[in-house]
Amino acid sequence: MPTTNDASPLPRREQFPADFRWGCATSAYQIEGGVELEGRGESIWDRFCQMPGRIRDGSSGAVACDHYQRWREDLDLAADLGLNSYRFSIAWPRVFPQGRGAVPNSAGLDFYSRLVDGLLERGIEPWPTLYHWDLPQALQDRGGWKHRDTVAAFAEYAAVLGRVLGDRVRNWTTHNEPWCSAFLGHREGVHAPGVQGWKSALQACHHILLSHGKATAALRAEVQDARVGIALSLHPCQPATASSQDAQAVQRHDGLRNRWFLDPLYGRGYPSDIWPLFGKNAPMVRHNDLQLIAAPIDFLGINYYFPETIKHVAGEGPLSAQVVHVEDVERTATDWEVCPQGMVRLLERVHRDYAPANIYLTENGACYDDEVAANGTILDLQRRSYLQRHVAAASECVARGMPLRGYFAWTLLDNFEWAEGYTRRFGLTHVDFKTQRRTLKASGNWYRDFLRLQLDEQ
Ligand code: IFM
Repeated sequence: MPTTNDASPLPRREQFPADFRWGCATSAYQIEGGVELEGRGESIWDRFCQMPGRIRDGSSGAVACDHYQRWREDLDLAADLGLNSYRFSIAWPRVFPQGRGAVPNSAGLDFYSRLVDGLLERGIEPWPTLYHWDLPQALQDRGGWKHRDTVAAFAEYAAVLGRVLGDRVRNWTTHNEPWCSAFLGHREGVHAPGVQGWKSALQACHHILLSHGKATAALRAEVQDARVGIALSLHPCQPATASSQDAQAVQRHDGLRNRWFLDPLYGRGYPSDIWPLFGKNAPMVRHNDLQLIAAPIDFLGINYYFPETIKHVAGEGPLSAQVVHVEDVERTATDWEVCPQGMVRLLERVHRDYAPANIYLTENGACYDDEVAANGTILDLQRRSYLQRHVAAASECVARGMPLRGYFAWTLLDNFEWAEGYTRRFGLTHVDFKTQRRTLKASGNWYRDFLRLQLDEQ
């Protein structure tokens, strides 16, 4: 595997505007633990983790980073890094243990209220996400995202949060990576709820997008100056060869991976070149749905990890396209291609084709097999280099006039990496899951120096 290119120039904070948002992102089920504390209801991930063979190491998020009890220490870490923003998600089953109801669980709401206060006390802007994959199991029992009622339940949940936190929270993200909720959860079945099928996935996807539109309206009704957005996992796609067949395969793959979300969000409906390929599996879309999905947003969140190389394979699913494993490129421990320029290409394309007023990189990060040295330090030089090169790529986006307003590193803490359990570490902070001890890694130290020292120098 090629080594990291450490010769590239390091980014400097003054290459970014003074009001640029610098953060880390986390999610509730991946860090909180405390799944039975203070009235939290069961989520689809609690249930999924109990199914034999679903999680690589047989683990669950039941304890995770115990953030539910150690949140003060974790916010101190965030403050010590010099973050001015922190992206976290709210666990729906803490707010409505049964998914919906006349009265929310006040203990669950209090936790997020304290978290928001704790952030503000430390001078950090709170950036909550309403849904990062932990649907209340009670709603799943009634059909989950495949069932249209879940859309209304999500809007009710959004309204409650707006009412309770809206006096202190301005920036709201409705969903994180709806592609994963829909397609990993309902087509491949490798994420909760573990359903497999195109019809289920496409219907769930439509309801998730619709719930974004309805939640956007609900938040605006509750929070006067709300800025609302959604975080999409987007991938720049390139053909495996110069053949016209591969070029067309890229079009189709991109049609589902990226345009299936961007087009309806930006008022163009579902891509008309892709829709017919799904035949009878196409989702049921009611009159007015597309208008609701296209409710104007204040920002687009982009989670960028890697580009995808595509080749035409006749009959390979409805898209006749396959992702190719390119040899001789740098990769992380999850085998994801490392390509900072892919980030620039992706933002350039989104800027050109959809013109969002504000873009935030709401996630970007890398998994490596960290080693703890005898003296307790973690010299994660590959992650540090990854971070440096992607922050440099972000500075290129800014320099080229793209409306990039913030960068959130994934992630503050090593955590529960879904189907991979605790076998994959993405954190800037190492977590010893036996003792819950947190240790800043070399990558975290660099981010801290970049954010703090360079600011002090200005
Ligand atoms: O851990 C996940 C996160 O929950 C969503 N985006 C990608 C990360 C790394 O896989």
